[in-house]
Amino acid sequence: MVKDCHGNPLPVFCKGIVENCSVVESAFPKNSVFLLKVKVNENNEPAAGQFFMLHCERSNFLLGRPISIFHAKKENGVVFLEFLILKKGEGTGTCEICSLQNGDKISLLGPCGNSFEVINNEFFTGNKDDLNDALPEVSVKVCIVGGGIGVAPVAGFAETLPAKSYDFYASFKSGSYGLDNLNAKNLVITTDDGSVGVHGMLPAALTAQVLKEKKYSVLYACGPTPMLAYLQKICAEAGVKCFLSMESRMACGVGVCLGCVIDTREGKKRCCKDGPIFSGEILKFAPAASEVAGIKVQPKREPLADGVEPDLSVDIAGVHFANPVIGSSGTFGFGTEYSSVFDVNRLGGISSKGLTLEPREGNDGIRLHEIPSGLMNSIGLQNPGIPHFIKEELPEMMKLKPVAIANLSGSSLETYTEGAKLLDKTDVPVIELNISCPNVSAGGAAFGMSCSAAQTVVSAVRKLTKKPLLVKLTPQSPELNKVALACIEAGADGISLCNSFQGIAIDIESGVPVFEKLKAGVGGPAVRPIAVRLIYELVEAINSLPVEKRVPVVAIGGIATWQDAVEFIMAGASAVQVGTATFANPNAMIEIIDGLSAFMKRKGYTKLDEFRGIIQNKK
Ligand code: RRO
Repeated sequence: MVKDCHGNPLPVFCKGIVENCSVVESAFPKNSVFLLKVKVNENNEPAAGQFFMLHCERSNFLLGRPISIFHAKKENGVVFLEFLILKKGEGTGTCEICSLQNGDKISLLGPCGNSFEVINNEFFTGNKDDLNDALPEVSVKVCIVGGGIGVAPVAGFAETLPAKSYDFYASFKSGSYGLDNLNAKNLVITTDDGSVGVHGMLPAALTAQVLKEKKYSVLYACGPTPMLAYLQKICAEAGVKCFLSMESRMACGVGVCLGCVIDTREGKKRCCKDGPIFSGEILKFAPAASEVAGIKVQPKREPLADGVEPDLSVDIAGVHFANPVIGSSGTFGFGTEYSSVFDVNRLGGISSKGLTLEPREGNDGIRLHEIPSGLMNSIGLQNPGIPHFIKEELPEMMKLKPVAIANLSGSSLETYTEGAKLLDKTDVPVIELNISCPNVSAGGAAFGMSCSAAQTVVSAVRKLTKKPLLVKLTPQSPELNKVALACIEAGADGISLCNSFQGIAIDIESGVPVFEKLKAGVGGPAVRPIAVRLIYELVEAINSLPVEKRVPVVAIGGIATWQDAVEFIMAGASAVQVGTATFANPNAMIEIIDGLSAFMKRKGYTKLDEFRGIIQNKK
């Protein structure tokens, strides 16, 4: 167990009260760096270089974020902690921290990790009595380097050293921050854009030659990994001992998750507990993860020129979709329900609620149950029946611009084929054969569980219609890819994957299942990475077929943002269906279309094909 100087165990979990979270005005771009001041009651003052796991009370993120301490001050038994935080963008967890307001509560675990220590107290080449006298002829031996937000822990450390006993190099993209309380003998700032100090990156000011000339004996640094790798190299060349503060993703901060390990010459070491500060000689800087995985790194493209719009359109089974975003069956009614809420005509397609020959009333009891990051449903295929759909709903659906897709379900082979016959006589351009409903006693997912059942129903429907046929599969089948290939063999023009996953929810107060049918379908962001894996594997299996037999895959599974859509397309999907996300944010699909377009412009992609399946293309 780690103990502080009073023998108290560390780290400690505590709640802090936010004193202030203000923009650091000298940082560029504006609003990119914040100074967070937190008041904690615990008597656990950190040492320079240590970090805390910070977790906002109001955060969608599961885990805290490791943030190095900038300053810690103790006044009347209360500890005030200061953190400099770089707001890194959505999905990093730093936006929540940067938007904290006075009085907000925040959870803290810390102080974690080791701290910067001065070796042998050797600050000067001269007489120790010269400390704090700042004689100009005295040359310091300590070199401190901070890169970007990595300035915070090393500046905090430098402030604990005697005045003028160190040189400080700070390297930023633009502007500078965190340097106000420094009392360095020499303060050298570099900026990529030349806005402050030397124009250029760190090597513009600090090289092996400089280290030698200045006769530094020790260097302490924190900053981006490439900068640390560079410092390791020049310190080795100049024979300077270095201590580098490393960053790594971590879940716990106390050494148990084993997620933050880094490679060293002494084996893998935990950044949170063995570090974050390591002796430079032992560190091994790893090649990029993509190189390790054998995936081709995409050549960098220029953004599309102003005025050039990317083409988001996609052809699926010969049908043209203006964009790859489709309202998923069961979450978008018959297309008109949301038309007063947003411009549904901007969608690429709309898949109807699952349809059966006869009308169905659906399941009794609770039908929806929200779970963290997801929604469980047991609707039970409630629908007005295909004849009613054809007479009342389809004409309205056909007036809309998105491609209308009729989602055909059934309880027996005969009801599927009778339904298909009726739909074949309509103008609906695409049929999505649903052999994957998890919530019905007869038919539904049963047809999608085995190759033979799937092949039987797909070939029977295929014989009855020439309309493009997507087959919607359940992720539950133990032989999913084989089922998909059997469907393709039987005439499917495309595969929609996946319908909801089966789950169980229990009301623990009454001790009974939430759903009358016990099991229910799980959808939403909770299932997304599993769905990405299933899409990847299915596309890989389809790509092993001769080119003329390959069919497109339409991805479904927790897609809520444009980033999710890009991820599925990179895994190989031709289009995406959005379901649960629309309930949470009716504008989700519009945001996905706009976000996808902006992404393609920024990345220089003119067509979806240019990044579709890029992770499939191994070296
Ligand atoms: O109606 C439903 O309970 C339902 C259907 Br048809 C489906 O295909 N997928 C789902 O999660 N629920």
